[in-house]
Amino acid sequence: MRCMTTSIFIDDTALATHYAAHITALHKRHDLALEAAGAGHAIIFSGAPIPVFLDDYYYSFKANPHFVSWLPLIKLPYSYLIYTPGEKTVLVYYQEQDYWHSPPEDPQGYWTPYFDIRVIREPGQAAQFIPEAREKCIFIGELQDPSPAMGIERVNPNTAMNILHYGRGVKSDYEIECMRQASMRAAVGHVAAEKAFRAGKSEFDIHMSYCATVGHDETELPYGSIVGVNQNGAVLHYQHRAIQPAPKPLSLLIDAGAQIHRYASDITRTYAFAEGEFADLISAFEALQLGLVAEVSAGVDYADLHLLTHRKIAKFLKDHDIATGSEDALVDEGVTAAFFPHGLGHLLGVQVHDVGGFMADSTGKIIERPSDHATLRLTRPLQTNMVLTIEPGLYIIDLLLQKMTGLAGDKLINHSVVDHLRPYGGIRIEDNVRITDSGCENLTRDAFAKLL
Ligand SMILES: [Mn+2]
Repeated sequence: MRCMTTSIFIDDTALATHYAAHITALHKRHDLALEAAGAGHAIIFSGAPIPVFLDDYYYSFKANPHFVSWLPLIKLPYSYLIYTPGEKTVLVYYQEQDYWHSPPEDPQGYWTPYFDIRVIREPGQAAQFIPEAREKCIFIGELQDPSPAMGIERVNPNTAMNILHYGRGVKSDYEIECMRQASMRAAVGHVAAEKAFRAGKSEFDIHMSYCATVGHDETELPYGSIVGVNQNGAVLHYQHRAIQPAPKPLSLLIDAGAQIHRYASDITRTYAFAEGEFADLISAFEALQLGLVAEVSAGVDYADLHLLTHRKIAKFLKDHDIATGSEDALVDEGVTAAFFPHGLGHLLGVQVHDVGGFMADSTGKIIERPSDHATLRLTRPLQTNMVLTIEPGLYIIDLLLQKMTGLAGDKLINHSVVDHLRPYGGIRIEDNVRITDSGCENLTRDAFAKLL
């Protein structure tokens, strides 16, 4: 019996209605890429599993994002898309015959009519489908060794990749629907995680509740979930999960996503265990975050929005007695950066930190980050149907506060209030938004609202 891996969270009917237009958009983008590269065929390789050193098993397979942005086959190594303008795209589908593993299912689903599907049983059999004039081909994908390139010499040429990466910044309706569903899937998990936290569970058990609810194992999550109780919430990419519950739970910061055909959601919530000061601080910070969400629309410069976030955090620090002085001084003297040391957000798509965030156009021209903002991942002006995160944060990070010692900014920090907040770790609130002409669609808030 074939194992069915389709999840209850995936509504393929909704996706199918948008798929034809998605494929048309991909054709246009690849036509431009091939033209710029002076090539006739794009050969998009799904990828090869990477073996663990000195052993006989593999790291969990992550397919080439360029491959999975064409079709929902995220667990199919040694397969190829062969795109030639004006022709039906060939899908070389590797269905291994292997008694150690369960082979991939037969191709099925809404996407199949758009491809000329050729099933192969051995990776080498793909060669017969690659155009013989290899000099007219470009290869798009990751190569651990040269053999999957089948003699194609032009691998990921910048001329083509710049066009593909710039184009990926604006999503098709199909991709947006995937991400809507991915936000829904994650929201269900966040509700379960909050419940586990309020029941006094450990970081590990909160994580397990999340995974069980969204139906992802560790290898299927779009990124390793960050589950920090108390002071661990101040570690930006906290990577551990304590097995033992905290003796006195105060706060939870959970940054966890989900995926639909690899299209990701990336959501952070912060909770206080009890009513009181920290709960109030979270509410106030949520108002700040929603204020930023209200600022986005097509035409907005995201780097400006990041700088605005620093202004808003300066005011927040003053309002809550965490710092004193003028807002200008708090920004200029690095106080806001000590409490908020990361970027406001990033593009989101088939990769959780999607490509193209710094591109001015499809030629590879880069928009530099504002000086002193090295962690910002998106500088590109916002366009309708971009999907991105808005994730301001505020943390007590001793390493950064210690670096302020002796500087002018240090005198503006109210250290007794900081000492009081330290056990709570920090706050981050992260939504995924789709840019529209006049504002945005908040995929994350819409998902949580459906659960009420
Ligand atoms: Mn994020």
